[in-house]
Amino acid sequence: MTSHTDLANAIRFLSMDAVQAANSGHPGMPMGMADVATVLFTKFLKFDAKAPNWQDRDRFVLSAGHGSMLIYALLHLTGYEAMTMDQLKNFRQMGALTAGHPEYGHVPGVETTTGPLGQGISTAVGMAMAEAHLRATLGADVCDHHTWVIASDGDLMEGISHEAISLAGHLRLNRLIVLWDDNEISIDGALSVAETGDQLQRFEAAGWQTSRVDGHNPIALEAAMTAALSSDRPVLIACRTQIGFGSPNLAGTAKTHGSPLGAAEIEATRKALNWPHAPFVVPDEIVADWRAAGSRGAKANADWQARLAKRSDHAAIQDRLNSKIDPAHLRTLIEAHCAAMADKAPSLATRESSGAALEVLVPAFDLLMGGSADLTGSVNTKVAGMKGFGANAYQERYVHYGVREHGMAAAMNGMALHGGVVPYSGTFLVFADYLRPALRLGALMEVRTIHVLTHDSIGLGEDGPTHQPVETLASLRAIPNVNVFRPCDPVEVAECWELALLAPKTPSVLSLTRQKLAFQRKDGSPINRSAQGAYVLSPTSLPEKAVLIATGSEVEIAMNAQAKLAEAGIGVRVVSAPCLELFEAQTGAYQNEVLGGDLPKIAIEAAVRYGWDRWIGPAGTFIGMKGFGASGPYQALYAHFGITSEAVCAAVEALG
Ligand SMILES: Cc1ncc(C[n+]2csc(CCOP(=O)(O)OP(=O)(O)O)c2C)c(N)n1
Ligand SMILES: [Mg+2]
Repeated sequence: MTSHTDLANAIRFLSMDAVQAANSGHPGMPMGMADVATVLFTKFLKFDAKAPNWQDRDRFVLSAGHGSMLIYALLHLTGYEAMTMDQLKNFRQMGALTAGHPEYGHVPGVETTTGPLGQGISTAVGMAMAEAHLRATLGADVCDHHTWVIASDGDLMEGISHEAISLAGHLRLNRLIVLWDDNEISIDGALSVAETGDQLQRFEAAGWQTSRVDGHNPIALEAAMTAALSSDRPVLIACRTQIGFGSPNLAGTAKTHGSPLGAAEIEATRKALNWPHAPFVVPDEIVADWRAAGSRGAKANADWQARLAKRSDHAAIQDRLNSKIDPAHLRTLIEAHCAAMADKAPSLATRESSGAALEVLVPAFDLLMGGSADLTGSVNTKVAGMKGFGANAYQERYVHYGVREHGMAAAMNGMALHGGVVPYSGTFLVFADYLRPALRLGALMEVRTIHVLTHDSIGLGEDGPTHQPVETLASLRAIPNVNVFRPCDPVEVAECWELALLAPKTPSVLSLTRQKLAFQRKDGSPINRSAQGAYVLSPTSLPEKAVLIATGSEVEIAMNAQAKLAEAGIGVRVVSAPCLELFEAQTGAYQNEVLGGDLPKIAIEAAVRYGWDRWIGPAGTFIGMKGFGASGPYQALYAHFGITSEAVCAAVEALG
């Protein structure tokens, strides 16, 4: 049997060697946490290296993503097929699996993308929430695992950690175990230059169980992790470590954080740790013991597969764990809902229309898990019969996230990554800024999260400019792989929900109004017209002078302008553009057809112009906001800022 020390040293030297070869990277953290990771992976983590996607595996999150060589070394040593030694030798090179920071979807075994400190630990909270929910609803024979996190000082200093920790403590997520790399070092040097708080007290105050342990003592680590398994609360284990452990001249210093140790110091470390092997060479017997750790979970996996195969609902459970949504079933529901809406043609705020769509969708799809950041009544995310998810109620599907937008969005990423649930949740659009880093990471990871962001313009009225987004739509549209939907009526809202649910690799934002809007789509939704992003909502039979392009609440203004202009014999078409990203994805021919070729264009959106030139050209007219809004009744604000059908008519007439 290889000693613990040799197993851990294999991680240390692979990390040092890879960082040295790349001449870039972070050796200190993997060297410091090698003992902790060795105990976790050889004795506790439930995983099967040959089956990285086994749904009942423990989740391991390397929140301190800068220490990426730690996970790459572990994946290699435990026998993940894709993580060959060549990949380690090509650390941080173009096309290698061993990207600078661990990226979800890029390499099997990486459960979430990390690097922006604080995101990993907060994403892990969502994974533990999904696990608790599935265990409560599908049974422990289907879902029964832990979520383990390695977090650094930086993870715990980031504000998002406060939201994540207090949410996890409140929810009593006792399957969540955080191993804190308590090395008292960050980039600027001693942690004490910036942080003197007591983390253990902080976690305890949030309802966690805590312990302190020597992070280089495998026996103590094993005891602490064993104790964690029987906790009734989430667990923090403060692992006191030395960054760069083993390096005779640099251990314990910030110099090991983010640069290669240098050939001479690596040689000295080989001597100090009694590791006489060449770079990237790990003796066979050490590899064999690591591989044994990698197949420790194979039997548990086989047992789980056998248990599942015996169940009569086997196929349905697999679909559920894979977060599958039946598109035909969804279409039937949306079509019927839209037909009913078109019959009544109600004037609803789009947030209300979204609530109405959810009344149909939530009962039909068990995997939908809703919530809100303390704005449930305003964002219409809770439908009849939904109850609060929480300790003693993990079977419920509505999460009261509290005023924790950032933690909420990160948890939603974690739920989506875990699988088995599709998370949606709401807050005000202006507070997208409070969750943007998690949304951006979700977009990068290609997860399906649905953000219901309401009160989406000056149309919210009296709450004033602090609450009135003007630049937010443009800023969200700037994030790659986010679909920003701004539907105009109950039919478009339902269509956008359908599109969001059918986009397993794309986060969606639904930008919705507080104020009521006129009904538009009298055709219902025999086909999803929003699917192409923009379409001619209302053509004209008059000689055509211009094209009006509007989104959401401003579609009504465009329609009113069209009617007024028609009285004067002037023809304009109205294009509704509920999703510019989907419109961008259409053929040039379709875009040209919708936008009327060379006809002059006028866009109307109660937000800033930024980004609209793509569609209206620099010579196009934009009717919207030029700066921040103001406090007052919304009708007065629309008049004050000149976003009216009269202004649209005047702009058309001014075309000469
Ligand atoms: C949000 C965010 N801010 C800044 C950074 C840059 N950064 C990377 S690691 C780090 C802090 C290093 O200290 P610690 O977290 O204790 O890691 P250690 O040096 O102990 O490995 C910083 C500021 C980052 N990755 N994410
Ligand atoms: Mg540190």
